[in-house]
Amino acid sequence: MSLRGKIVFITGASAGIGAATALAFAAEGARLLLAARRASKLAEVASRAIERGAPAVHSIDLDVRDHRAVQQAVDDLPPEWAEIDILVNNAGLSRGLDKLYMGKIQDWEEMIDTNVKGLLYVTRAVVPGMVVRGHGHVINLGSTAGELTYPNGAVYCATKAAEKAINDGLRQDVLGTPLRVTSVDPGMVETEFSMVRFHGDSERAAKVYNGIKPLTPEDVAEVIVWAARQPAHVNIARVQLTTVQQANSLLFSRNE
Ligand code: NDP
Ligand code: 8X3
Repeated sequence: MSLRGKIVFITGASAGIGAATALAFAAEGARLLLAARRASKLAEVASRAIERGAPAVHSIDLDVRDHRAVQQAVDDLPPEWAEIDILVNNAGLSRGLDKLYMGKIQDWEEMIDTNVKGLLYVTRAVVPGMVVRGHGHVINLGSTAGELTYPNGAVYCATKAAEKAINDGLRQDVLGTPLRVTSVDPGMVETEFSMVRFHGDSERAAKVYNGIKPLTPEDVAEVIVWAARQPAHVNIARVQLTTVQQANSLLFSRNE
């Protein structure tokens, strides 16, 4: 399916997988609705997207944890941007790596509010229009962490297990419409993810990737675009991808 001129709404487009996904859709000639909290980073991604071939980009300064702001942002879209074809629910983060009984409540709130509630709010605001138009594709970012919980990561893993349930539930709830629902579940990808997890501790963040050639954000973006390009009757339900040095969320083969 050609993506030329399609409207693609990507949350968390200011960095990492979301930014790479914006550029990959730009190369397909899609129009991009980019959302995140850091407006200056979004502006950089927007200008790179235009260079890559996006015919138009509209950026939205948005915190997905604020359900009123999410609904307002969708309601206030200029008419030429209102008919969203593809939603990429990518905004997300991890905070901390602690035993559950020692975890920081604030870290838990941030992960649950962003990865679970934020994903729900954006879905709730965008999907009704897709149902009315009889056209749309929702692509959610899951993780190997949602399939298999790892030590000290219970809450992040729980948010990604919730993503799996929401993804599968939405697919059931739109059955009978032509809407498509896909979960793209990467393993380790080198982005700002670990810096955010460790609250800016770059040394600790770098150690995550010791002896590993992780996935790149571009690897993940390619799979997202591939799912979107399938013929209209084909629904890719779930794709898991990892570096060859990762078998699952617990098992890695690191170079000495
Ligand atoms: P990054 O930290 O590089 O990017 C995260 C993006 O999410 C940023 O653009 C950030 O923008 C945005 N974001 C975070 N919180 C909010 C919020 N409240 N409102 C709006 N936007 C927000 O991480 P990744 O690219 O790695 O992560 C993207 C997704 O992929 C996440 O859902 C993550 O769980 C998932 N994932 C990541 C993996 C990895 O190993 N990196 C593996 C598997 C899945 P800003 O700060 O400007 O708001
Ligand atoms: C991100 C991958 O293994 O760091 O979802 O949790 S992991």
